[in-house]
Amino acid sequence: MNSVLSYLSNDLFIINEVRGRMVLDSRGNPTVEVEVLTAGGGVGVAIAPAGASKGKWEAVEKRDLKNSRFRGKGVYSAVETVNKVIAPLLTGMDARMQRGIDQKMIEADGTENKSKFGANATIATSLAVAKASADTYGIPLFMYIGGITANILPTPMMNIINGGKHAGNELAIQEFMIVPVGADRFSEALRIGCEVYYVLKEYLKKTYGKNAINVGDEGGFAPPMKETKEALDALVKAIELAGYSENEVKLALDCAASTFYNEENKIYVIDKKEMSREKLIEFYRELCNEYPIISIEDPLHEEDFEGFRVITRELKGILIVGDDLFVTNPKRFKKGIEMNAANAILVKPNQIGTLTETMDVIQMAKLHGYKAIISHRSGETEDTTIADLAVGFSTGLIKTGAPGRGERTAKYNRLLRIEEILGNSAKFLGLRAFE
Ligand code: 2PG
Ligand code: MG
Repeated sequence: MNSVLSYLSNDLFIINEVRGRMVLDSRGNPTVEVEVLTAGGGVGVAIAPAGASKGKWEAVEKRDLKNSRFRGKGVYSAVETVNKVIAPLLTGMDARMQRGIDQKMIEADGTENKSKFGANATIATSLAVAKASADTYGIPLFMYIGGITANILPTPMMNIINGGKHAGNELAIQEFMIVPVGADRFSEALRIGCEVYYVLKEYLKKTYGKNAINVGDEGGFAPPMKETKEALDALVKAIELAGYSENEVKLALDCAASTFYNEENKIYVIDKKEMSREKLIEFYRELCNEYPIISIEDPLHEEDFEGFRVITRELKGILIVGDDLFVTNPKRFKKGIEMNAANAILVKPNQIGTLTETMDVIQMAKLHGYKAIISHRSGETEDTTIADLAVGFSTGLIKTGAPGRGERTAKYNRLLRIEEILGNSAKFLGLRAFE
């Protein structure tokens, strides 16, 4: 390879095959896997994840609702779309042309929300294309994406108490996370997170009995707690018993507030109390004063851009993260940026349906001073692409559940391997990733 032109004109990167199939996710639901093969022998495999507390404006996840197999949760039609429609479209294209490939799928789908092809079909294909291209070069995905700038391992936001739609308890708030910031390497931060997780298990067992250590969808415990502060107290206790200080391990919440918002009377119901938007913001302020909270995701319901503006202004120094609010969608994010609503965006590739659009959202965040947090879904698989995306795009932050359940640890393990590949050049920002 001695000139740019000879590199661009070689046909190693030509897509020879795009193959879709059905596999299962961590809830036992069918999902779409796509395998892309290039002429140069590159192989890329990606699997679409699935949410439970989905934002109203997410791209559509296509399921065979009227087909009784898998009780309507099948993805036969999405897989068929990959094999019969997307495969002929992409075969023969150059796998390096990610934007052109994604654009082709977007245009052929032709809908605002990918409802024709299904975002489960398009995201698995889009990510598999990138992986096949990286594999053809013979480099890891994070390096393919970020080149020599990709050396920041993300600070993990680890959801170790589950509530809301992810658990069978009465906690209104969906995710209670620990953020191990007091480390200078990712692997050390992960170790701290694991230690707090083990201690929390012991503490919950002692305090609430052995039923309290059953885990929810994201590997966090789902103890029979009723109130927000009970969960936060347990986290603080576990951190202390594990031998760490509030400077070393911080806390974060994903409220997924749309799930406890009543649209009719415009009231939130949390901890058996009814609260207006203003009351709820006051409640969050109180929590931030009492606990070492550094980040709150979806504190208000998914249509309340104005409320997000207010809470971002009111709770200075706290990361206010839009997930259901922005749904990784450039249009909704643009509106948020213009209004100063939130100061961070949760980035879930399957909410929008292609790698290019995911990348555009991350770029927008960087340009406008928003943090971007790469995130898993509550329904996950052994696919570890998001670990590479976090490093490749240098987001500095990742949310991928508790250090328990294989589909969650797969991502942490991938990050450990990336840290090893990077060796001395690996960086870990800890708390600085929030600044
Ligand atoms: C969230 C996610 C992931 P789900 O709300 O942030 O933690 O949950 O995938 O169910 O939308
Ligand atoms: Mg969320």
